[in-house]
Order: sequence, then structure tokens, then C-alpha cells
Amino acid sequence: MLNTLSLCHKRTNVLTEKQCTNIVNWVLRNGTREKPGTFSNRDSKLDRNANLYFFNNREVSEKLLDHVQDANKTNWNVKLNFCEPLQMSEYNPGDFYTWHKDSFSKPMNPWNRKEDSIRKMSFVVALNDKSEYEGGELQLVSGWQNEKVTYREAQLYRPGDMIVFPSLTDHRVTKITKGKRYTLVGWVHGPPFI
Ligand SMILES: O=C(O)CCC(=O)C(=O)O
Repeated sequence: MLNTLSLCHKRTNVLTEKQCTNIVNWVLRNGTREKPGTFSNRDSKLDRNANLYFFNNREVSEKLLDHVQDANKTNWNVKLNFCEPLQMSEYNPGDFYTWHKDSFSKPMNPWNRKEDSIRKMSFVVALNDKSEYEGGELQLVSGWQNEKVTYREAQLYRPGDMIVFPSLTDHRVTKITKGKRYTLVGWVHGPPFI
């Protein structure tokens, strides 16, 4: 029997175009720039090239968390509680991110919360228009056919387009060949599965 569980959930206009531009400009000036793979309990080596910035914005975080909760209720119904600090990614020509999962095998708590937790839902919001760059497709693994992976494209076209998916889903960003791509990425935690 086919598994009918949704792979991902797309929403549009979760942020206005102006909000997206403001976020890019603000984060480039004020965000904390980090190298990828700063969590010591990563299960596998990260293979990517992109500039990453971390930032906190309660209003944006709460708004996006509401969208994730709605998507979760429609599709997966897992217990969720909070969102990590937001990440803005800037991809320039040559940048990419190979297949990976966002979740870790062990619960974590670098934020000194009461309980350990685990990443359960990931989301990506386009902060600029697809016409501003080439390549840079976000793809999610949907299965296997003839020993080859099959995938679905996340279809992030317009600023404010959002994709929500379980953090255990393998995904990648193909190489950018022209222009700049900006995305806002977030991870929503819930209690460990066991
Ligand atoms: O920028 C994107 O589209 C996705 C980035 C990503 O996969 C990640 O940060 O885990």
C-alpha cells in the first residue's frame, strides 16, 4: 500500500515582500555569522557552502511557528514546542548544500531549557525572488526508483513562499550558478520520540 503521509506542506505570502527585504538587510548588518556544522553532536559531516547568519526576532519566529503548527496539524500531528533561533542563508554562485537531514539522533538542549528536545519540523522561507538567481533548487527526497533517488522540488518562487517538512526528510540545495539566493531557515523542536 502507498504511504500517503505528506512529504511537505507549502504556504505562500507568510511574509510580505517588504518584510523579506527588511530581514535580509537587517540580518546582513546585525546577524551573527557562523560557520556551518557548529553543533558538536551532528551525526554526519556537513557538505555545503553558504554564508549563514543566526538571529532572534520574536515576532517573525512566532508568526512562522504558527504556520508550522497549522501545517503540522494538517499533515503529521507530532508534538511541538519551540523554534530554534532563526537562520538566514546566503548562497552565492558555486554555493550548495548536499543531501542531509536536519534532525539529530540524540535529543539536545544547548538553550538550557527545562527538558531535552529533538528537531521535528524544518521550514524554509524564500527571502528573494527565484528570478534573481539560477540553480539553487531546494529538493526533498520522496523515494527510490530503479536504484535512484526520486525527489520533489520545494517550489520556492516568490519572497514569502514557505515549505514545511519533517526534519528527518533528506533534502538538498543544488548549486547556484548565477545571482544570490536568500532563505530563512528554522527548526521546530518537540519532546523526544521515546
Ligand atoms: O536554504 C535552503 O533552501 C535550505 C537550507 C537547508 O537545507 C538547511 O539549512 O538545513
